[in-house]
Amino acid sequence: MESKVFDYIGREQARQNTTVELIASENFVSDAVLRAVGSCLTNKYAEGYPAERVSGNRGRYYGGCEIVNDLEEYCCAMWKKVFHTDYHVNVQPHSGANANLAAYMSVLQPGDTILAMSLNNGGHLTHGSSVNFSGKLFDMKFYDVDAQGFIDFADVEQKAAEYKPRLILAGASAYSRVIDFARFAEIAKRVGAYFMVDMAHIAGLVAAGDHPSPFGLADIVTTTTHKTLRGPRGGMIFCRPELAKKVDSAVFPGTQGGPLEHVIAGKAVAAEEACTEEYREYIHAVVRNCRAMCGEFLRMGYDVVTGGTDNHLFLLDLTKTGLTGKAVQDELDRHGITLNKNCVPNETRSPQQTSGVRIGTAAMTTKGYKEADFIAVAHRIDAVLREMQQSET
Ligand code: DSN
Repeated sequence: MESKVFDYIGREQARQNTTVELIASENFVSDAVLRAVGSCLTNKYAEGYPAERVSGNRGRYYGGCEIVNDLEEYCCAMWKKVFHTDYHVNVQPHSGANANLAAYMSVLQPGDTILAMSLNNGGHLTHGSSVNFSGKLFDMKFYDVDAQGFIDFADVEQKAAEYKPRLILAGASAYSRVIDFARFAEIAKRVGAYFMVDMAHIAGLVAAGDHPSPFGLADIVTTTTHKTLRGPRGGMIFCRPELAKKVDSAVFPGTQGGPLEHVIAGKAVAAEEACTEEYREYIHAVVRNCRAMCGEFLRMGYDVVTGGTDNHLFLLDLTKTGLTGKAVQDELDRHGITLNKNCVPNETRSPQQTSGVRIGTAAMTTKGYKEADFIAVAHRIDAVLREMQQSET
């Protein structure tokens, strides 16, 4: 008898085949990535690291690791190639949240001060939200965005000087503009802070040259592998070589046990794919499509946070429509369009309701959508929003 689970998988596959996927953090992996993640590697325990990796590490804690050692080394080498970097890389974090936890623990002590972007302004839960480990373990300070939604560097400088953070964090989950890593690095240097970049959302753009690279500027770079990088769900940490030992021991044994070698295999396949010209063309198309769709909303009179986009996402500010992000998300679900509610800068509603929605183009570009297709979807969304406004009056 086949497991009931395959009914759920079949239903989810049908949903993914038939909806317009605009969640900015999602994507569709290749069959090769799926095959690697669904392989026999899930059976293998491999706590530890390939022995020669960092001088002083103790190798694996289990026998039979010779093949996963080769695999993990290959995965690391491929990701360094993707980003043209000689930074050390750890491919074991199970997720972006795990990567951030280990990154913090590698160079900080509980109670240390971190300066980051708040969740409300576009940062991530793990960038110091009070309900997350980051907000509970560390003394979090937040820099602001200006009235248009751009990072306010005068505020970053002032707070860095005032709070003397041990670490300054750049990176966001809902920020549609280029992040000036060089400027952050310079501020961090001035106050003697570590500089960390969480490039989870824009990592694919960094790989393709569509966003400035944090390598050479940041001490630590974290990312997920499943967003614009189009790999399996997971995380990675890059760091300057001199921090390698601290980062590795913060991942294992600091915050994780056995690595997921089947996911590491999927990450390696994604790295191979990210090295191709086809992938770079894909990322260029993601950015082009995002500009086209965002431009269409602007032409239709919608408010877009910062007035546009430089990357794979943008935020519609629905304040003047009177609609909540939650209501719009739910109604669009009923129309086969999937996106997520999102806070806007200076949000007045709760994170459960919000005054905005976030729209991304990475997933549907993978499915072959072009600018005209995204413009057509913008009009479909506009029709739904008009209908909702009419039924509210
Ligand atoms: N919460 C995810 C996102 O959607 O951006 C990132 O972890």
